[in-house]
Amino acid sequence: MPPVFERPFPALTPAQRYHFEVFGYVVVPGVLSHDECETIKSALQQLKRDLRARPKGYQPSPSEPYFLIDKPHHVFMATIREADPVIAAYAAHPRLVGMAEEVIGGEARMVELNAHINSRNPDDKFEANPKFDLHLGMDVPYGTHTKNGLFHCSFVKTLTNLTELGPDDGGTVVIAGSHKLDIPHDDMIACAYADRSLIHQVIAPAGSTLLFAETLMHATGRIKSDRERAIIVCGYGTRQFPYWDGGDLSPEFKAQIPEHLQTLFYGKAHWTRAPKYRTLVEPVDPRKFTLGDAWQPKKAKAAKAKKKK
Ligand SMILES: O=C(O)CCC(=O)C(=O)O
Repeated sequence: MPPVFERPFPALTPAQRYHFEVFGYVVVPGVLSHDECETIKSALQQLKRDLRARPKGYQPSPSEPYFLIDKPHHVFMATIREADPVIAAYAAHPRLVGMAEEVIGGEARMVELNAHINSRNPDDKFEANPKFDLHLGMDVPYGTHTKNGLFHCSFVKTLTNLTELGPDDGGTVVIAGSHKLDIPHDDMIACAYADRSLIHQVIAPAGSTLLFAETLMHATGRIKSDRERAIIVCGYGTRQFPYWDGGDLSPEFKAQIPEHLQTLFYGKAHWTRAPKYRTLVEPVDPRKFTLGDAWQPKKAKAAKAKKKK
């Protein structure tokens, strides 16, 4: 039997799904363990050093990571899928893929993979009512639908904080409930600034995942503390979507993708989308998954088998 990509369905408890339904996001604690957070964090720190060490004027190939932002207090690293096996393992984490599929309402593929490491902006004035760079990645009429009374969005993100986020640690902010609203963005933003209770901020232990629909207005929060924040973010789309973050995968990386993860990494050019739907009360699939459960690169598998002999 060829290996199958085991992932949970439903991946959220009814209460988590209800929270998502109402606010457009839910924070799920304990998705990554302490050790998994540390492993990914050190891979990201290494990547930051590697990108900074590139010679001046270096032109990354389409499959190589690069800085979208490179400031002393904030790096935003894009197209990081090939930078370290633990990063690919994050994208393929069965719980994360399961959560994305539940929101999509069908089979998921990875569409972007990036990370932020940021700390307090020394120029920040810390006014009482700060403004944020609120944005979204999908419009409501085109990208959403309902089934069994539940909301679905064909572009979803799983953003996991690798460092603890207290109230002053710059957790992601969102305009709660904006995921369903097809009204001008500036009007929604004005309402949220007029009533700040509409702006929710992620406050969560390390290893928690913010699952959100890309029709939800969101932004990086403002850091007031002395703590550095590190997050890893995977965007998933319905499997017919193209990959839009960087170019084609390198031949070396392609050769490592196991059969059962082909759709996750390549999508599927076909008219069907493998629909998957739950009802609100359907209980969560409680199986435990860890970082390396699905990402078993072909070469590593071959090496493991050789060792066993
Ligand atoms: O830095 C953050 O918390 C938000 C990241 C973000 O805006 C995104 O992934 O689209």
